[in-house]
Amino acid sequence: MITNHETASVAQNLTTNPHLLAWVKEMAALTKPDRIVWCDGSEEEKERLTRQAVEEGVLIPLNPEKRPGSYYARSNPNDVARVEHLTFICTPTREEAGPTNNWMAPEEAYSKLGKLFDGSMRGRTMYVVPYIMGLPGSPFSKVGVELTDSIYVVLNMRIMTRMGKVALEQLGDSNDFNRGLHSMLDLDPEKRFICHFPQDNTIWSIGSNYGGNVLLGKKCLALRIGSYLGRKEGWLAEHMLILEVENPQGERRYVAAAFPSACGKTNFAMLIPPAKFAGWKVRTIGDDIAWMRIGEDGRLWAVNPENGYFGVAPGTNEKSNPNAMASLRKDTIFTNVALTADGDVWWEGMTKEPPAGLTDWKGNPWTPESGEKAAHPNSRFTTPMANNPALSPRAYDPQGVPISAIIFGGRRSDTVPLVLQSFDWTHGVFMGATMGSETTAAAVGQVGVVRRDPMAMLPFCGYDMGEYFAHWLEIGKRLKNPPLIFQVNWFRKDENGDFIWPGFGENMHVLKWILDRADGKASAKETPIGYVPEDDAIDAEAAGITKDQLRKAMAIDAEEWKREFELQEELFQKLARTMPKELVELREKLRARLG
Ligand code: GTP
Ligand code: SPV
Ligand code: MN
Repeated sequence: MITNHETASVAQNLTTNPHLLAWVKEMAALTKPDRIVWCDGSEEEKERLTRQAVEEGVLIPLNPEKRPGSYYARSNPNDVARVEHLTFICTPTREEAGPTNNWMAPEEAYSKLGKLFDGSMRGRTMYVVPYIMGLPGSPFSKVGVELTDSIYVVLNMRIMTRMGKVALEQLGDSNDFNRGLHSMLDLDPEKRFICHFPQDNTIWSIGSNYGGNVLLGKKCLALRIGSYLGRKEGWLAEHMLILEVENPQGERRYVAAAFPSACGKTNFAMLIPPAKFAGWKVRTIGDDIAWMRIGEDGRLWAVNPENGYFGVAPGTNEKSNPNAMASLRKDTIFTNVALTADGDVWWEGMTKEPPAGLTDWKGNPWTPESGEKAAHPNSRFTTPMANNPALSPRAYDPQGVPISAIIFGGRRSDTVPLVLQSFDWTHGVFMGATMGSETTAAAVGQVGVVRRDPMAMLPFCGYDMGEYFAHWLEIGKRLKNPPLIFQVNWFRKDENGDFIWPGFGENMHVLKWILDRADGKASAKETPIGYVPEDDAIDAEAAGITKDQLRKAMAIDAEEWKREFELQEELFQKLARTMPKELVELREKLRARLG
């Protein structure tokens, strides 16, 4: 057993960083763990902690013949998604956080959470988890250290980030690291808070043990703190997948796309081109987060700061996403899915017929008559990106990849057409800024209601949203060779409530048009609100739908769009103080064009 005062000597094998040692000591004095364990990221450590997690009942081993190296975890049923209403940006002033974020004064947050953290790790182990968001050795990477009393968090962070010694080596003696403190406490939602202190590069998370609330490198550092640092340092931290497309001539292009949570990023990033696209290849760079900078060549360059995927399980199957299914064959942690009788996993949409003898995500026997889902709608897999058969080697390039096109996409049953190209960068920023999307199970709250989710960043922007749009406009001015910007919608429905567009692999039709536009190879039709493909640019038959269905998917209805512009009013009102005047003026111009 290692007592608090021995912290420094134990860490000595791994680091002598005085800032880190002092901070760990201070946090240990607050949370009062029985033990402190410094994580080195080794295989030996993984085996030891996994064995321990199994002994503690945190992880259930899956059938090693079916899912080698894979484990199953159930969260507390009150703790199944991100909690936006309990997530705070703690800037010195409320204005800095902006009207779309919950705000708490830093002193108040430190004091309130400090009381909860006081002794919260008594009887527990504090794990010191050093990690890198980004590539080891890259000047664009950020080091974080998460102190947590959750072995589940440690094992997930090990998959999602570059964790352990590698991070301490990158940090050296520097004081420039994100300070993350996490305790499960007693998983009481009344004592659950996710607080960000951008000025201190600090995150305090308490009372949860689920995904984006607690894997602090992901939404908290890479997006909320990241976006704040991005503005300060002149780059962008975005809720975007990054993919690579190779044409039959072997030319490669890169695309970044922002869709809100559970709106198709992982699926799009792992797309397999259908038969019509013989010779085309799509490869994944990242599935959730992009950090983008202006390169010396005046183009926008993107890296995926993550090392794994924390993906939505339901709906994933051999037809919709074979690359994800292949990624999940080994070394994966599954959370809140259903268990089969032979020690494997299952979720809604994996197979048509559920297997007999399922146990649901709450641990109860399940049959189709149970009247509930077997897997939670936000059940997830955590899997190393190296498992992805379609991973691009460029995912390991510390310089990142040059972006030819940016896509914004929401989940919209109506109004928004299959694809729309912006007139220019400012209009593209407007498209992203005004994007609406139906809410999903990825966050606690009502599902299926349209809300404005600017650039899919509503829950993730660490400062005022109007300032964020201004930052985007500023980046655009500095790009000599900016990517083209598009809007897509895979989710439009017909009169019967069925999706019109087949989606998934067939999204390649849209992706190809987008890249042809970027390469100057395709013409387009101008509408009052953007450019759309020429009549036969997208092959309905090859996509498996009728020409009439395709027309419906692509339709722009002036009445629906007038309503859409009305719906944007709330956002413009809310952000009136800082909304860039370019966007206000453009809105009026577009409205006038609609008549
Ligand atoms: P986060 O991890 O929460 O950020 O989600 P994500 O944006 O990566 O979403 P993901 O790819 O996991 O998809 C979420 C859900 O949307 C899954 O149930 C998918 O099956 C479904 N989905 C993804 N792409 C499509 C599509 O093109 N069409 C339709 N109809 N559904 C899709
Ligand atoms: C999202 O909600 O956008 C996710 C899952 O990617 S979580 O990490 O829980 O935020
Ligand atoms: Mn996400």
